Parts: sequence; structure tokens; C-alpha cells
Amino acid sequence: MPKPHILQVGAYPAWDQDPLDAAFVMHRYYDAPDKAAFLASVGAQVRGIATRGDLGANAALIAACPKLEVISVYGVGYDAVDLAACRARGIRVTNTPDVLTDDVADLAIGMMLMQSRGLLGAESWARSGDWAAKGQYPLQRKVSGRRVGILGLGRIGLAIARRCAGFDMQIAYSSRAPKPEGAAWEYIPDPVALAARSDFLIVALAATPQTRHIVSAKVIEALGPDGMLINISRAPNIDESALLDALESGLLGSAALDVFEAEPNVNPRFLALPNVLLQPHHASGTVETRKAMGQLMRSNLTAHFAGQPLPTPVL
Ligand code: 8YV
Repeated sequence: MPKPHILQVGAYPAWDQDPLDAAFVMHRYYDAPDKAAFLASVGAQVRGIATRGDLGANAALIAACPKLEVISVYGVGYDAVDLAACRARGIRVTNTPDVLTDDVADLAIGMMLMQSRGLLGAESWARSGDWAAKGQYPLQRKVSGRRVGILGLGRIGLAIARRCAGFDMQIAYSSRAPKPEGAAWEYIPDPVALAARSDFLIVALAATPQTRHIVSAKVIEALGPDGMLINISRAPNIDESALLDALESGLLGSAALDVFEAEPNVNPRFLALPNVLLQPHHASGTVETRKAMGQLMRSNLTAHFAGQPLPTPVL
């Protein structure tokens, strides 16, 4: 059987690239200097797209591949894939859930601890000689036992809540409906009310048109000058310009962010702020998890072209 042609939207580590190259004819879109010319030359042969959570596949890319059958996303989030275009043409879509849940939850907790205990500043206090010159590092804020609000109690939100329980935190969550897995915790459907009772608000929602800017200026204001906002989901879940205003004015205490509206470009206003911790969208970025994600992304493509059930379908 001839190898199926796959359009590859972004780069993968060699341990994924090698088996992809062996099983398929891979067309490296990300390497093409002239993207339009590249699509015009290979689009007609493409039966599958391999992409990443942060890159997705937009309507133009999908339209350029008239024989497209399947899009396999290396990531749990598929908000950057134009699902309407896929539905209209019966194109299957897959993602990589579960295998990254622990790492994403770990990063949320790591960012909360790092920011609340001022670890970045403390490191430079020890390294720079400030410790000897100025004395003890300024006192920071406690994490254990304090109030955490989790926006979205899906797989990742639940893993975060379980970790927070290990810190004896007072946990509340918001989701469309109360969840049986969250029975031990307070259910507060309204995000403003959730923020108002929380010291830490962690955003763990899949991004959809309905969740766009769910963390609004009002939510940010309710979290307040002592509150911390943590985002390991997707940037559009937060009104980023309202967040910047609130961080600049002190209306919000601090933030820890792994995702940004214009990533990989970070709004320069963030760079001037001392009360924000910036991370380069790497919540799933460990060798172990990325290997599992790559395997699952490939398994979905292989299953599709073998006419077998897809391991983790979205559509
Ligand atoms: C990305 C992610 O896929 O899982 C997701 O939704 O955003 C990440 O894991 C990552 O950027 C891989 O490139």
C-alpha cells in the first residue's frame, strides 16, 4: 500500500519524526519558505494533517487539502482546529488527552508555589549577595490552607484540585454543572463569585467560543489586590488587556501564566511587570509526557489509515 501523505504543521522531536517519516510521506509545512506555494504543490495529495495543540489547523489550511480525511493533534486542546470546517467535510479529528494531565497540573501547582513564595526573587537574593548585604528575604504569602478556586473541573482541573487537597487548601470550583468527582469541594458556578472567595484562581477550562474572556475584568477585580490568577489553559479564556490593566494598577495582586494571546510573542506590557510569572507554554513539556503524546498522535494516524477505531477521537 502506498504511504499516505501527511501535512506536518509544526516540528516534533526526532523520536516522533523518525517513525512518522517511516510510516508516511511527511510534508513539512513549517519548513517551507513560501507557505502558499508549498500548499499549492502538495495540498492535493494530503490525506492527513499532523499538528500541535498550539498550532491547530485553520480553515485555509483545511481548504487547501481537498482529500483531507484526518487531523491528529499533538496536544489535548484542539481550539486552534477549525472544527466547523472539519464537520462540514466529515474530517476526523483526534487529540492526546490523559497522557499530559499530570504534567499540566504539576506546572499549575509549581507556578502557584513559585509566585506565592517569591522563589524567583529569592533565588536572585541568594545568588546576588543581597542576602549577606541586606539580610533576610522579604516575607512572602502562604499557599497551604488558603482558598483556591478552580475554573473548570475537567481532567486537568480535577488533577489540580487533588494536588491542592494535598496542601489542605480550601477548594471551590466552577463548571457548567456540579461534578460527582468534586463532591468534597464547594461548587460555585458564577466565576465572579468563585474569584471573590479565592486567594488563588486557577483557569483549567478547555477554550471554546463560550469561554472566551470568561475571566473578565469583573472576575479579575473580584480576585482583588491580594489575589493571584494562574492560567495553564488557553489565553482567550482571559481578557488579557483587562488583566494587564489590573496588574499595572494593582487591582489584581499577581498572575502566573503559561499561555498568551499572541504567543510565542508575549505582550511587552507583561515584561515590565514585577508581579507576573511568565512561562513559555510548556505545561506538557517533559520528555516522558511528550513521548506519550507523540505516540498517541501517531497511533491515531495509524489507526485511521488502517481502518481501525481511533484511540482518542474528538470528531
Ligand atoms: C501543546 C497544548 O500541544 O495539550 C495542549 O493543548 O497546548 C500543548 O501540550 C504543546 O505546545 C505541544 O507543542
